[in-house]
Parts: sequence; structure tokens; C-alpha cells
Amino acid sequence: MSDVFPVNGMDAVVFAVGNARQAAHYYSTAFGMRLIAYRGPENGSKDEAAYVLRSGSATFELRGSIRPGTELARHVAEHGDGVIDLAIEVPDVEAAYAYAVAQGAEGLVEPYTAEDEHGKVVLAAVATYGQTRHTLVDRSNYGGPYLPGYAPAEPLVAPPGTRNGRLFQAVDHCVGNVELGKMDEWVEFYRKVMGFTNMAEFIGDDIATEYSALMSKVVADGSRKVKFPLNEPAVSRKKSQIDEYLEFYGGPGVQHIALATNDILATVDHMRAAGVRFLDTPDSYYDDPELRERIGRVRAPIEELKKRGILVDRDEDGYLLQIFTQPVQDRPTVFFELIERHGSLGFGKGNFKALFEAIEREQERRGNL
Ligand code: TYF
Ligand code: FE
Repeated sequence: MSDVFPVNGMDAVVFAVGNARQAAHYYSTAFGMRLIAYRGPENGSKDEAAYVLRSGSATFELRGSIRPGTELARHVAEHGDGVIDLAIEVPDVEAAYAYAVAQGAEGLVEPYTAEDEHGKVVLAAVATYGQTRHTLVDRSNYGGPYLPGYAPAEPLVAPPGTRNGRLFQAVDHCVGNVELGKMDEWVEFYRKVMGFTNMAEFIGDDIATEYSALMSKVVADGSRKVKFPLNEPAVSRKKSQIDEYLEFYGGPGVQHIALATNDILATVDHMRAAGVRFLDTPDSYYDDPELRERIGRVRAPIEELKKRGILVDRDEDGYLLQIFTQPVQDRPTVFFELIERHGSLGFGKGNFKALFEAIEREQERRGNL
């Protein structure tokens, strides 16, 4: 079957932040990312400063307004720091945009070509949940550091002292929170507009009412390079973590970005030492004989995982190690996940109970449960 909406992978995750200069410092020191490009008043950008950081194939762009009254300043005032764009690399922007809009997507930016001495990039954008967008990017004829208009930049700090000088190598998945009752509409949006299909992993009614207080489904492109889980709050005994997000973000938006690492132990050690806080996992998780039996042998001693609070899940294809940060800004909104996959294509279904209990302990500490 031919792919109606071929994609090459995630292009960049674009953040709107209150202070891009300081955010660039945080993602450099704490996440081990390398500054590669910059756009600001020094090179023709009157209203914004933007810092582009890279780790392996993962690219983050951090954008801050340098004046009052800009669209970006308003976005940050309304939502706090957050993700405004999950950019997707596609082989043919014109075709992808035309297909998406014909299938009912709201077009935000018509296809156009940006050019400089490094070549050409074709760009367009469509709207998704909340104030979030998907920019569609074809950079196959471009050799510059990021996009035309951005100057190359030197790293802010020395790379982390890990084996390959980085803490993660790719964006594994990007999760969106949508309003109550809207999850299936957004699943349908990605099916219609991008030809994405539902992956097997989901949190249905049964799990939701028992402990998770959310429902979740995962959509992915045909090649599984781009994976977008979607959450909605569930009506349960407690206030859903998704309601807390929607209240503090001021509507739907990106909840977490999962970063793929091949040494989660070293990554967690570096990030913790740099001041990143993670969700705690009680010792009972590791001492549960049923869990020990189910996960079998993994590449590190359980004691080492326990020390760091790293979770383990196993399915028919293999296993994964994962851990979640606390929210990374003042508002209880966006957080990160670190994931080390060994065959498993899942999202840690076996950890949902322990994970959601940990999230609820934090919600309670914030007085939002
Ligand atoms: O992406 C996922 O599905 C997992 C589990 O609020 C998850 O990381 C799902 C919902 C949530 C936190 C984590
Ligand atoms: Fe996740």
C-alpha cells in the first residue's frame, strides 16, 4: 500500500520561552545539548531571539520575544514556556500540505522556499491541537546549520563526559494533552490528515477509572518514525493530571517529549547532577517479586535502576527502561521522558500504575489533586 503522507522523521521541537538565552543554557548544561545556530537582532531578527540546539538527530529550537506585544510574547504570557511546533521532515512539502488541507487540516502557512548561500528549504505549516502546529520541512537541498536566517553558533559549554559526548540521540515520541472527550477526534485527525494509524498501546476506560485518571491512544506514521500519543482526562475519583495541565497551560498542548538514549544510567546521573528533578519510584516497585519475574534479565543490575528510580517494562518484542522528569518550568505542564529501548516498541504500559501514582504524589504536593 502506498503511503499517503510519507514522512522522514521529526525535524525540530520548537519551544516558546520567556528567556531563550537562559533556556539555551539549561538545555546545554542539564540536557547536554550543543548550540548550533542562532537568530536574533544581531543578524536581522528584530523581534525574537532563537537558539537551536542539537543532540544526535534531536533538534530543539528555543524562541523568546525581545519586545512586548509580539505574538510570541502573548503566547508565553498565556501558556508559559511550552511547545509551539512539532516540525516534521517530509520528502515533499507541497504534496504533504496539499493532502493535509484537502483532508480538512487548517493551513497556517502555505508552502514557500527559504534560501541562502547554503541552499534551499521548503516549509509549510498546519494547525493541530490547541495553539500547536506542525511545520512541514524539506531540508534535503540545504547544507546550513538549521534554516536560512540562522547563523552558525558555537556550543555554550563542553559536551557531557559520556562515551559519545551526548545524553540522548533522538526524539522518540511527542505526547499531546487534549480536552475531555476530544482524544478520538484527534486520533481521527491524524488518520485523515496524515494517514497515521493507531498503535496497539492505549489506556482505555478500564485502566482510567482504576488508577490513571486519563485515557490515551498512540498514532504513528506508517514507518513508525513519528509517534504521537494523545491523552485526554478521565472522569475519576481524583482530579486528572491532564486537567491540571489544561488548567495551567490554558488549553491543549504538548505534555511530554520522550528522548531516546542508549545509556539511561549515565544520562540520569548527568542530568541529576546538573539539577534536573525526576519523579521518584518507591523501593516497593523494585522489590515486587511479580515485577522481577515479569521483567527477567535486563542489561543493568536492578539495584542500579533502583538507585536512580528507572522503570522497566517488557513485552513480546523486548524491554525498555524509562524515567520521567518533573515539569521543567514553573507551571506543572511540560516534562521530559528518557527512554532506552531494547526491542520493545511500546510506551511502558506495565509502568502506568507506578508512574501515575508518582505523578499524583506530585500533584498532591502542588495542592492540585
Ligand atoms: O507516552 C506515553 O504513553 C508514556 C506514558 O500522562 C505516559 O510515556 C502517558 C501519559 C502520561 C504520562 C506518561
Ligand atoms: Fe511517553
